[in-house]
Amino acid sequence: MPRFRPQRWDLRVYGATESMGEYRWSWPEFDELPRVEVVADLHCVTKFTLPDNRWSGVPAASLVELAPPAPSVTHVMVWAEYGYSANLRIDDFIAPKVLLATHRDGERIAPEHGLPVRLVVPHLYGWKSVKWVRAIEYLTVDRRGFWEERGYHNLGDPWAEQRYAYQEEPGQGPPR
Ligand SMILES: Nc1nc2c(c(=O)[nH]1)N[C@H]1C(S)=C(S)[C@@H](COP(=O)(O)O)O[C@H]1N2
Ligand SMILES: [Mo]
Repeated sequence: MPRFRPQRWDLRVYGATESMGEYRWSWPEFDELPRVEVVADLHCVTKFTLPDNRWSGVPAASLVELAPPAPSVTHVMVWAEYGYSANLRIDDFIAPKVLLATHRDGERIAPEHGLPVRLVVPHLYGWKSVKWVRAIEYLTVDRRGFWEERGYHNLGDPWAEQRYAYQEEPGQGPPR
């Protein structure tokens, strides 16, 4: 479990930004960004559903407004401590309930659940809800993240039961 060291922590947005530069928030800067609340479930692909969490955090869409992507950006890679990652279509990332969450049910996210910041993507399987987030990479070509490289579905819609890569329809995976 990654240890949270506020002095060393930062959140970066890099890759295909509109300005070609990268964006960075220190912990105090990030912790001051305006938050919203979202009530949503979390669906793990193999195990559990955690219903009715009250998440509070920075909308992913707000971050994208603060760090504008180039027009050619189609996907993001969300990076965590220790190299875990998940890829998302940009439209899934900026969907209304997607948060970089700092709180759950009124408390700071617990260390094992992603302290200080985790992604919450209520409309996709849990492995896309990256804990211990440190960076967002803007992509102009889709690329598989940690579990997507290891046989999980590239999109991961739980309502369509998109669990495994072999279920992918043409066009749902990255170009090969
Ligand atoms: N960095 C990181 N994020 C991660 C994971 C992980 O192993 N590392 N596991 C994912 C999976 S498979 C699920 S179901 C959820 C579980 O979130 P929870 O531990 O808060 O219940 O976190 C996701 N985010
Ligand atoms: Mo999971």
